Amino acid sequence: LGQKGATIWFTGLSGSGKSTVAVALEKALHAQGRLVYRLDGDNVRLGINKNLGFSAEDRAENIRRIGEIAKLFVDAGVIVLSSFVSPYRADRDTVRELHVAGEMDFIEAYVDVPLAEAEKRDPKGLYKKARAGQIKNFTGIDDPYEAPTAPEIVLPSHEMSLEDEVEAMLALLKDRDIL
Ligand code: GGZ
Repeated sequence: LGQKGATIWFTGLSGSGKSTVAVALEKALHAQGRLVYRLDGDNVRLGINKNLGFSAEDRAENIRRIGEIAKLFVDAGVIVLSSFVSPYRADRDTVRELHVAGEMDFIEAYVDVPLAEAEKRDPKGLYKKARAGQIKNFTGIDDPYEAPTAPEIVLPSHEMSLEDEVEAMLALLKDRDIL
């Protein structure tokens, strides 16, 4: 095969559309015959990271472990699509540095929607619970989200079609010689 792996790191608020674009991009990459693996809360927070919560320390450890897992996949020639809120700049930068040190591609994709938009969507009713005080330390409500300062790409999912988001990602990956 000899295909090059890479980590595509989607970051953004809960409900911003990280997983939606990751799923659509995975489909497009599969259609090109690429090996892809998605990392998200469902296969990481319920498994290897089930001992972690949402304190700043636990989020940092969550992201650190995901970064190390991503590197293992990249080493195997897989394109990793990682979808985590990853609200702290320092945690994301640490993962980036790990990849750079290993001469691996790291693409930070900021799924950028206003909080009001994410809250309006509220697909799991979590914002409502956070507003009611039933969930503490909820990102955007009573916990910070530090927007990326130099992401490789910004995807404003509230004013861009899913198709265009996927096209933009594919163009970027081509530009970086990952595709
Ligand atoms: C943010 C929370 C929280 C708190 C539960 N803050 O929309 P979702 O449901 O599926 O995405 C959110 C997910 C966040 O987990 P991550 O592993 O991505 O977070 S981090 O990168 O910060 O470690 C949300 C749900 O879990 N969720 N409690 N307090 N999101």
